[in-house]
Amino acid sequence: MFSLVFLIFNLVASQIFNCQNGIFYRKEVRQLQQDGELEKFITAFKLMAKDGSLVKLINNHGKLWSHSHFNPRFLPWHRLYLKEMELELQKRGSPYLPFWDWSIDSQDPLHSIIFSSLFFGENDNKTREIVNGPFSRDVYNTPVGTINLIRDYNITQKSIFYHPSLIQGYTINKTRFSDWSVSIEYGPHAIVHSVIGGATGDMSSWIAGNDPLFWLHHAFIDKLWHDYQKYHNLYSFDGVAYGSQMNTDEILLPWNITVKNTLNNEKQLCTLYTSYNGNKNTHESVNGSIGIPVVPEDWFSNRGANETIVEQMRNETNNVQVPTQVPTQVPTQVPTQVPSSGAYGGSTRGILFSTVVIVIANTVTAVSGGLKCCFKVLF
Ligand SMILES: [Cu+2]
Repeated sequence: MFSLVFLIFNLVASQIFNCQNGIFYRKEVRQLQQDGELEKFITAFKLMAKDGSLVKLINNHGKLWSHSHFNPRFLPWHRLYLKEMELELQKRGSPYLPFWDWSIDSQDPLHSIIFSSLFFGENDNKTREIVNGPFSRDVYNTPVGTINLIRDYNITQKSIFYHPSLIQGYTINKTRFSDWSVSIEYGPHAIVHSVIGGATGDMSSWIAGNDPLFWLHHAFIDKLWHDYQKYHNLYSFDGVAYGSQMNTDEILLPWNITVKNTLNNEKQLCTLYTSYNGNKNTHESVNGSIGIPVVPEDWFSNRGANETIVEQMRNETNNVQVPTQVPTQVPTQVPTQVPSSGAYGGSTRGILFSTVVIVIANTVTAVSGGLKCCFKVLF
């Protein structure tokens, strides 16, 4: 009996937890176009919008907003959220969730190829709906909120994002997790939502997940965290800079997974990111210098941030300085060979099944007094 259970356990656990079927390499969305995989992602995303699975995810983001923003859970929570999305996309034929390296487009993002009919579409100045490309109003109905996808570009603020050198400056200088997390969440993360969403667009509201760019944006934020962890060899987690005392036992809802099970993207989530040295096909800089983005304060106050958070955000975003010495590239140690597809298996049913098997296997193992070595409980 024991050997049978252990055998089943090994089969299932190895598939889900030990990444024996491979590591997934998330690619930059411009690489997908070259590999013919962009179409698969778009098809899978639209299927999710139709069949209700996207709504479920969007609702969780809304319901758990204060659990997952303006506190140290921000990065680990979104890491799991992206994984859940990716598993759904994979069930529908997309090999992985792509990311959007908006830092390449940072100095003039709204003229990026990303906002062209080849990728995520241009919008109508008046109605703010997307008018061409695969998410145009003729072919994409949003599952929540307005029927059509709305991007309300906020052109009253300087429409720029954070240049790679500013992000590298954070990565090099902020050696404590929560210091870095605050900087990223309040600055580079918020500005992308705010510029694309403006006053009334999806990216500025709780239904941000209607816009595929929400997912690609957050995947890039996760990549930045992944690179940061590698750069400092720092797989830690603390709440100090947020004024909290959270530690790695913090539980992430709705999954009931602790933070410590999210810290190593590669080993625990079987996820890596490709490096993308894209042709800087938009303007590297405007007027020859690097612009400092201005995140509007009401983006925070309109989202339930209290005065302490707004104050902290003000300090963060008002004190951004272009490094006098532009730091060298952050090493990412990402393999140059990229498999065209991965094989991270695991449906919800599979995960449930494996959990049951793990419980049985744990019991048997505990009774038989050994063999606790070989698995990590992730889900
Ligand atoms: Cu979010």
